[in-house]
Amino acid sequence: MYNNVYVNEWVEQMAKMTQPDSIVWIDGSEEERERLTKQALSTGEMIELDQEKLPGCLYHRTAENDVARVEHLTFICTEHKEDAGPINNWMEKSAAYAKLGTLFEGSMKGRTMYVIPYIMGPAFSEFSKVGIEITDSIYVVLNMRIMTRMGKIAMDMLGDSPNFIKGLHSKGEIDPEKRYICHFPEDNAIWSIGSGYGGNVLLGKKCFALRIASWLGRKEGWMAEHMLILGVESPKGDIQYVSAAFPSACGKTNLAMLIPPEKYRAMGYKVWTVGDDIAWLRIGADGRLWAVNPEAGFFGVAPGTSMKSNPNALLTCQKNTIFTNVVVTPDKNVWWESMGVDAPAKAIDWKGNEWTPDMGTKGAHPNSRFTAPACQCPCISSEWENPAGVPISAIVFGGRRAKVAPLVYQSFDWEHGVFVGATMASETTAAATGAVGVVRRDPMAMRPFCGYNMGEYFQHWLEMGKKIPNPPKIFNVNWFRVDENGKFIWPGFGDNLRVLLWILARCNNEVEAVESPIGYLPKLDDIDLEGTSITKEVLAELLSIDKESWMQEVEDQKAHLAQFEKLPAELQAQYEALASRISAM
Ligand code: GTP
Ligand code: SPV
Ligand code: MN
Repeated sequence: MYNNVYVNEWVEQMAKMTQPDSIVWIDGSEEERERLTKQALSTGEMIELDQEKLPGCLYHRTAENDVARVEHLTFICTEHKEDAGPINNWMEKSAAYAKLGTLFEGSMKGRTMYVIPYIMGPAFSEFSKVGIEITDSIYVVLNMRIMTRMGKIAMDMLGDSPNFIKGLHSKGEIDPEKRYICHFPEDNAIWSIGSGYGGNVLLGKKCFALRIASWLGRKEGWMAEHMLILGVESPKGDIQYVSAAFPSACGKTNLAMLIPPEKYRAMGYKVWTVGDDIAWLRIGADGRLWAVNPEAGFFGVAPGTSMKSNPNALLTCQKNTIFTNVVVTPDKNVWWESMGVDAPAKAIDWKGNEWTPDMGTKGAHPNSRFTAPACQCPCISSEWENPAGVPISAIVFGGRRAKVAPLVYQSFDWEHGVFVGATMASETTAAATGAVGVVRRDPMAMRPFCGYNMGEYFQHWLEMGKKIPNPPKIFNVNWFRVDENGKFIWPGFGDNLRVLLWILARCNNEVEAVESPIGYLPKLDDIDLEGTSITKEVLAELLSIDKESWMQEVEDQKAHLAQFEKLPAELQAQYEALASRISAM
């Protein structure tokens, strides 16, 4: 037990409800990690991988019905529905406590309760906040150990304060019918039951660092966003930082760890990773927007990660990593689709069944993941734990759009940039349960993660813009346009640096641009294509704005915006201006 009375009292209450056999207070020590690992190996909850090839690495398989975030089972629970807004699922607060209380009643009988104190953000930074997660899953404890700064250090930071986020998790019966991920932003509380999958149960991540934090950010004048943070170092040695919001499984980890194309490496360009999923942003004393990565690890998508697409990610997860739902080979190594190495002749797939590559099924689940310490990343920024964060020059929105959205464009100003973010759309991915590949509006990549009324969230963005004396410029990118054969046109990955350099050149007033109805587009000569197979004609195609598709797009945006009773008047005006520019094309 620690000696914070508020923590102790709350843990006691939760234990009374969930009735664990015993309570273990997590301290974050190495001895503790070894003990819990041993225990999880003995029950089969974790599987040991080849400790010579993958030292410190473990494997975990979730239930087949429990492989992704469950947006339809995720709720914002407030007194008034209006505070959750039109996009979130809402439950009335006391009804939610009652409903989940029944499920939590005795849910830890025969199990151990672990109490995990953790910090989101660098220890003792002004940006940072403390959470306590109660869980009955060792998998959660071991993941939280990688994803957050946890144990004694968090209690040291909390001191005798009552100011912590209360997270309660129980695997329950891993039954989708009895699965709920509930957020109580009015009470700084999160209750999650019935799942053992990452985003549903690592409560520091999406539940706290986005849903609860976005609510706190609005109240306290800062922002919590689904954004990567990276630094681009020029040959002169100066570094400029960019944050980018793409929906789940749309390329944040990959962009954050980008390796410049050969030509740029030779010139001395480097890219440094500060964060790959979440950014907390505040206005600095110098009038710029500063960003911190609240996490300490990466919970990255495994399939598609190869030495060709993202060597930095692959190198990050060679040790001390937990792999979830990938393929395990007979020699206890891991494999997944598009890993860039031959599939094993025979292995065990994510479901735990014998698998051969000719079976025609995927060996790894499309949303299989690795949990790896950020400090192991070869391109981790020296500033990644700077308590003050890094200053942001550009904010980039983006999504997966087979058509319509051009490779890159710049918004006219902050207000227009907020409109671009508020109306962005993307094809759905395997990161959440449900159909894949369906275009849906995903404002600022926060549709599943905004903890309050999205109309008010748009307003908060507008207010922040007024308060930042020197705001970042706002851009939109799309790496995913396809040709008539359905193939991606833009090479993506490392070559995305070519687009980032145009973005930074715009921030530094170094290049002119072409004004279009949707924003500023690059001149064809200003995106360097040397070393790619892309011709100027193809670039022109990637940057083209097709009137007919944009007429359609604008219609769709209209329906989207109409959902928000609290839509700021500025955004309605932005919409009307865009609609008239498009029809005048
Ligand atoms: P979350 O962790 O779910 O928030 O996802 P993320 O945004 O970090 O996505 P990630 O970088 O893991 O990318 C997901 C998928 O997109 C992988 O299969 C990548 O291979 C693919 N991808 C990433 N960048 C590019 C790109 O530039 N072009 C193409 N074609 N695919 C990309
Ligand atoms: C996402 O789905 O956006 C993720 C993975 O980053 S999860 O932690 O499951 O949310
Ligand atoms: Mn994410």
